[in-house]
Amino acid sequence: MKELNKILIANRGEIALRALRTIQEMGKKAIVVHSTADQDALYVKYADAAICIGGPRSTDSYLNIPAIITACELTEADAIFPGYGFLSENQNFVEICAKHGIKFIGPSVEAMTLMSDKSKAKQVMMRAGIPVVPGSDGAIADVEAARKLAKEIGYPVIIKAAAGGGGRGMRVVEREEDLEKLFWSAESEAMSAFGDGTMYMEKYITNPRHIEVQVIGDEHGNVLHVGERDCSMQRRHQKLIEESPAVILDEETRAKLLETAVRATKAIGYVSAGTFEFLYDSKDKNFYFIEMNTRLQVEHTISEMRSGLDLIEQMIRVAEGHKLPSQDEIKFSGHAIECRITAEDPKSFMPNPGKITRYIAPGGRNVRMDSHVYEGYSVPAFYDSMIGKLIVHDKDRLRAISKMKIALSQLVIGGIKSTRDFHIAMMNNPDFINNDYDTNYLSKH
Ligand code: MV4
Repeated sequence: MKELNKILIANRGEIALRALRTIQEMGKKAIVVHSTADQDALYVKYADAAICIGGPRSTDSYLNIPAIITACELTEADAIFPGYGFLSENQNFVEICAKHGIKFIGPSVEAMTLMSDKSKAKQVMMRAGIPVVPGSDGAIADVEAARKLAKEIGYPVIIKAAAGGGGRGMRVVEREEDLEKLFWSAESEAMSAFGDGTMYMEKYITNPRHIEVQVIGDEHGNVLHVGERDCSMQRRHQKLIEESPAVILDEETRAKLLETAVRATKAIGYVSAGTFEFLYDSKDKNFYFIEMNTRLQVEHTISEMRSGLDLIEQMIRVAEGHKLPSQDEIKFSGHAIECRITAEDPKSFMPNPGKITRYIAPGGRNVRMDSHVYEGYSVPAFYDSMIGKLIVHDKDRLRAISKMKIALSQLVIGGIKSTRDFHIAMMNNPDFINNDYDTNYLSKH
């Protein structure tokens, strides 16, 4: 058991501010590092110490490992909270932290490495009795092996990069004639994006829901699930709206899904917060593991609202060697929805950074605006375009949608375009209200 008194946040934006609040609420010191472009950020103002580590480009600052380690040593920080993106899933960084006696608040490098290879992760899960999409057992050797396997499992199939992410290095193949061409293009895309052309294959699930389960494990072998999330409303692999629970699941399927995720977490001895992603086929009520994210995700907030847990607090406590609360202590209630607000055109989703000339955040009971912006703040063009997350919690889904509509109508963002109006349209969209959507909804509408 080692108490962590000073925690350095190796991130920016809303998650840096979100983490800072929990760290300070726990009575600890929050140290932040920032780029020159983020000099005026709120987390810099609120931090117990702030160190400028480089220029605006991420490679010069938020990905600059020597500068971040130096900042830890200068401030005598004893741990790093990585957030999402940037260095949160960088195995090299985790090892460097360990060498410098800095606690990385996240999983072991072994778990991170295993899950970063999606074809290996799938193999391990299959061996542990977790349902996976029918397909190759591990990587496929060449296009000939791919052709043979596709014939066996039947078209359509999907070819995926083992190192993949964000939909890159992925191709759906409808017919055998297209296989060779699509295999090579997926492989070369994977090669240039990840420097790794390892491919695997799966049966293509036509209109799946993307349902994921939040888990957290401690160093004593305890594992908790923190419920599931439906993240099917997305565009080009960017999630836009998330909700919990996934009301498409019946009670029996939900119980099986949550139990499966806990079993999967235990099978790999996973410590810290993580997320198991599943595809859910509503036609036959089957779910299939596809990959695991070894970080805290953007949408962790809806799980917090429904469980009452602070997931960052739990991650820090786990890193200190504490035991998690037991599963029966976690009481889930109501329905939570998150809308991701980005500095983008609400119709074309083209990025639109710049100065926010007017800003009014909504509020009220069970309305949560997780944002680092304020009136007069300039959204830098160097980073992702998310400027905040609006989260509501209410008794049931329809009440949560009504609450979200009111909250969105009271959100004012002036000076730049934002996706606020997209979300207002979605909250009034009959298909969304009737829960009649899947991962392909926005590519068709
Ligand atoms: C699939 C699939 C259908 N069948 N796998 C997209 C990103 C990557 N994480 C996995 N993805 C998919 N894998 C099989 N076997 C459909 C998708 C998919 C998708 C998945 C989750 C959320 C949004 C998506 C959008 C398009 C395709």
